[in-house]
Amino acid sequence: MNQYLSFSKEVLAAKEEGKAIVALESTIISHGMPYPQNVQTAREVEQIIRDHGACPATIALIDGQIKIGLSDEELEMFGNSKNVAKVSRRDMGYILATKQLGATTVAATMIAAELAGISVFVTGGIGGVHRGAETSMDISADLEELAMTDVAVVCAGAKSILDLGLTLEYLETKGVPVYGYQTDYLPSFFSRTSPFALQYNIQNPEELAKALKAKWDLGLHGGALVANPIPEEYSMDEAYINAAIDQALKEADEKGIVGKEITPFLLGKIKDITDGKSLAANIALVKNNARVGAQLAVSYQKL
Ligand code: PSU
Ligand code: MN
Repeated sequence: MNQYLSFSKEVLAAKEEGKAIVALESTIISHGMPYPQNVQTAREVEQIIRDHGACPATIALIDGQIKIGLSDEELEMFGNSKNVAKVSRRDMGYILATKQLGATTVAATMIAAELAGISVFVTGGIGGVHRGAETSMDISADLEELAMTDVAVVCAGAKSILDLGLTLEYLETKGVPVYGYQTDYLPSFFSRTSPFALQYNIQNPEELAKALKAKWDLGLHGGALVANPIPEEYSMDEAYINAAIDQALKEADEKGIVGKEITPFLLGKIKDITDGKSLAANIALVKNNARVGAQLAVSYQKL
């Protein structure tokens, strides 16, 4: 096993029993939600995964190790720390070498999950092609990771801080399947739909698991995206949320925010503009993804 990996007791026991394991990212904890909602949500998400027969493995960089599963104390410490580095593929080596606290993005969590032998990963939303990327070239490393690393990512689509059409084009070029979960259209995080039709509408976790197995059995490396719409009762009015997103984008532009700061900046602004209403939606969709991800991991383990 890789010398940088460190498994929690719970994950180690699950591995020994051959139990399904679901990876969880930590950028959503440190840069996506405020304390204490971040820690409380992370705990509840982990419990949903247990309740559906799988073992949660929250991934973070602590003291020069890639933690695969956090203890309750580690989760509390991590969620309550300022100065946690946002770690994507680019940042992993340096943050491990300098033993800084690091929050893993979708890309870094996929890398860690693959090293740890975990095939299913649950998050809220992925990074993608930003609006205006034709001049800024701001394309999240999450997309390249989906192109090469064998992990299925369950998400609620992507926020329209991104250019959803270009994000789908990029995924198509890279050969990344996007499976709508009981939907014909790409969900847009806060809303159940978007104008972008998907190729596949998959009805249950067993079918999803079989599609993943066939892809990987063929030696077709890379991930897959499972796009699971936010539950109806939590979905936000599209005009309202899009106005908030436009205002946040305008402020980011005026302040000249670029690079890895842009996504956390926009997420924070949207929360402020909506008086925290976006946070409740965010929590609900992550929990919904945890349920589907656990069911998928259990189905995949049986194949
Ligand atoms: N989008 C969200 N919420 C998030 C993120 C994206 O709606 O928390 C986080 C994820 O960790 C994702 C990262 O991997 O931001 C992408 O950052 P960037 O665009 O800098 O690659
Ligand atoms: Mn970026």
